[in-house]
Amino acid sequence: MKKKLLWSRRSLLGCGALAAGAWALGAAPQALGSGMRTIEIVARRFTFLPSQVPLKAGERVQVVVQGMDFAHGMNIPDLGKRYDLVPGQFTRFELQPSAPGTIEFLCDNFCGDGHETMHGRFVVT
Ligand SMILES: [Cu+2]
Repeated sequence: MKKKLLWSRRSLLGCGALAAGAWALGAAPQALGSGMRTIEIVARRFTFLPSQVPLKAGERVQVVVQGMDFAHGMNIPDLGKRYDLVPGQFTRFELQPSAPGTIEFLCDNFCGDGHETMHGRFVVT
């Protein structure tokens, strides 16, 4: 059974600000130098790599998603968040899960046959 996770408001607000910054700058993953652990994910037809991302409850991480071959979308329904993944750009957001569980994410921009297999999950322990 999937557990509901609680998210700090600050974490959610940070998501949008960081994603907007990445959009504007097209910066490399290391550019922010935040001191947080960085999770790098590549989005390409028809997969997120890695598709299973381990996280620790209570740890704030920066997620950097590199769009490769198409304007994929990354939808995280459990968080009510989504991001456009522009080819050749990095999209950033922060996560700080407060409790163990899983957080599913999926591509929500149809990218061809195989689109429905383009999904993954954060696994929080
Ligand atoms: Cu897709």
